[in-house]
Amino acid sequence: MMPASFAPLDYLSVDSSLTDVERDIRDAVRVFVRDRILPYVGEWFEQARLPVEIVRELGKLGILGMHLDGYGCAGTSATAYGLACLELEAGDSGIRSLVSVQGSLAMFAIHRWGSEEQKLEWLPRMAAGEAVGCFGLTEPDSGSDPGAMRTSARRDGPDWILRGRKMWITNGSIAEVAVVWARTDEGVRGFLVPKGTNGFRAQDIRKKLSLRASITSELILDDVRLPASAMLPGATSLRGPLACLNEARYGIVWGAAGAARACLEAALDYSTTRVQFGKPIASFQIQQQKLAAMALEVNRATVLAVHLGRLKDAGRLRPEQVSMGKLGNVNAALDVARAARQMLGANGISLEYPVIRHLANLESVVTYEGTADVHTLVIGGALTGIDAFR
Ligand code: TGC
Ligand code: FAD
Repeated sequence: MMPASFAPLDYLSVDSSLTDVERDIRDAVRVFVRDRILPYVGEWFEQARLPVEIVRELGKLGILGMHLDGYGCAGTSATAYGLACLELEAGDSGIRSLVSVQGSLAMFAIHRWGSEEQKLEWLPRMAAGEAVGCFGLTEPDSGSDPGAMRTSARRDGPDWILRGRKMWITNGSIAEVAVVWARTDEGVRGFLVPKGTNGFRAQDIRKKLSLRASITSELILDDVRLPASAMLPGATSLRGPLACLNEARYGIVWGAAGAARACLEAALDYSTTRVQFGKPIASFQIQQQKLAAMALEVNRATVLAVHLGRLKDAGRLRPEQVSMGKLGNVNAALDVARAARQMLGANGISLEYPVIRHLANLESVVTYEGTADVHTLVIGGALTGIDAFR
């Protein structure tokens, strides 16, 4: 039987493959983005700020760490979490980033590698949006190669002393707790550094022209003394932080599809109403070709995200598959955003429309959580068995 109606933004009827619960969660996040993000985000982006109250609202919505079990987290499926990421990033990549860093990096690190005391202390407050977390892996001299990190932790009696710098850290200056990765005599270990600890400060990075509705900071650790209980007991090597990255990259697979959908929607709206040479520009073949190519990318990205979501829910998703999703969907979103920007003519560079904001944001998304080159080499390594990083 033919479906009752045809939805241009869901060309392949991906909706029909979702469960009722998944659709309900998706719809709730979509409404939140429509009411609480879209009317304001252009201004936040222009002013390079993020109202911190939004974190509590996201907590109330139940999406902070929603895919984790217990400790105040909702315990939803990975697919439902992905749908939330898609809707958030259709609003703005910065909002999805906030949620990714909170749930998939900071909370996930504590949930996966933390002690029972650490989980009880932080996770319920983080799920409620009462405490923000950040995740410090990148440093001024080590980005793609986190194994070269210099930040160190040494034992001093029962305590640890941390020294070093972390760079480009999302949520850094608003975080109540920073998950900081450091080299020790026993390998790379993770530490929970509460805001206000002596010797620890966060300084915002200014002059960003991308992800402006998101806080990005440098973390400075000058001989920060921490008790033994601050160390995450379960993470004993670089595998600790890298396992967290899979989670956040998975969210980006979905989020990128959302940014792309928002750009397609803007291009469809604009091209069917903008009249040149006596006709809506959508009536010219060259513009229809662009719209068709954009719709193809948006739908392909969404189908890929749903497929990876189902694999993750079945416990079968592999890191190299996440790499393919992140690489493919972010590149697709960039292509869609660039085409949409041109279709909007001069309005394509104005923050009155969402497209240039998405395009600028995606330049961060293609770099963080593993650059396009890094994911290309992960895929190449999986195909050939040859490591081309060194
Ligand atoms: P390599 O020798 O390959 O691995 C070291 C150990 O880690 C294990 N491993 C992984 N485990 C789980 N998931 C993964 N994806 C893993 N990748 C590697 C590996 O099995 C090994 O374990 P073990 O037990 O044998 O020791 O490490 P390498 O130094 O050669 O590096 C590999 C490479 C380049 C892929 C990795 O370093 C990498 O992914 N680099 C990119 C760094 C990156 O993505 N940083 C992101 C920082 S966080 C961020 O950007 C947040 S943005 C905000 C937002 O998300 O919105
Ligand atoms: P580099 O690693 O110096 O790379 C420079 C160029 O060299 C890139 O094109 C790269 O692809 C290429 N390259 C590097 N190695 C190779 C190789 N082996 N082969 C071929 N090409 C190579 N980090 C965190 O830890 N936490 C956060 O919350 C966080 N948030 C971020 C928010 C924003 C807005 C941004 C922009 C970044 C954020 N990052 C965060 C940092 C991000 O993860 C890094 O920027 C990223 O991993 C790349 O590192 P880099 O910038 O040092 O680039």
